[in-house]
Amino acid sequence: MLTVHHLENSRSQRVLWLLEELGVPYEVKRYERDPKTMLAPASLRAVHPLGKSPVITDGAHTIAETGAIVEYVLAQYGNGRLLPAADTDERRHFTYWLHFAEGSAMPPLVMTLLFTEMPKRAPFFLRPVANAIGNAVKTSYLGPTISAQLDLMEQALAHGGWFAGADFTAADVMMSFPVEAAASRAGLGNRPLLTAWLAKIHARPAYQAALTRGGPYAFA
Ligand SMILES: N[C@@H](CCC(=O)N[C@@H](CS)C(=O)NCC(=O)O)C(=O)O
Repeated sequence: MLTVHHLENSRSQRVLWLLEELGVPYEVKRYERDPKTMLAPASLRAVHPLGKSPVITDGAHTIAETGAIVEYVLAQYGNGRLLPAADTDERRHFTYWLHFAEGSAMPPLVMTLLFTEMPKRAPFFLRPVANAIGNAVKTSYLGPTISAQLDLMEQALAHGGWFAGADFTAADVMMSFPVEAAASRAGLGNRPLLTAWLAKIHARPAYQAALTRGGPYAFA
């Protein structure tokens, strides 16, 4: 049986959702974050050396990195579902957004979180300086980068309502976390297609089933 090593309130929610969409049986091993540092517990390092989530174990295979897990699950259990046919524009869009989610969208969102949280943890007398640095980076670089990315997502959804075109695919599953993170931190702004897409994915029965399996998830 495939096991998802699932960290609460995290990217690994997507893996549960994908498995629900495909109807693949799986077990969930839940891990809780350290309430102070928000890091994963050391026990996750016994599964994979980096100790990050998601990780899946499936028979002899241990696979980390969400995009790699999505590709593995589609190849092993997808039977062509949630994946556009090879050599089509839809497949090229699919591949782009599959990689964009972790490769381009998440880094500025994570940096924004770090630059927001870091000043709160700095020694008291350094906080004004840390705040000033954080705000400068957010205003000059991170904010504009995220905004341009959200505009690109909005444009992509104009061609059928899903990231790869007219059909829901695993690229939408991958994109859920960055869009949810952006929505919960700064909002999606005036981007009606992206806002409608988020409501659409949250209404999917498999998404809701994954929430039940995964436990509390602050981004839904
Ligand atoms: N690009 C990796 C990122 C993995 C990652 O950073 N996971 C976070 C969960 S949102 C984590 O495990 N954080 C806890 C920690 O760093 O200790 C992926 O998509 O799998």
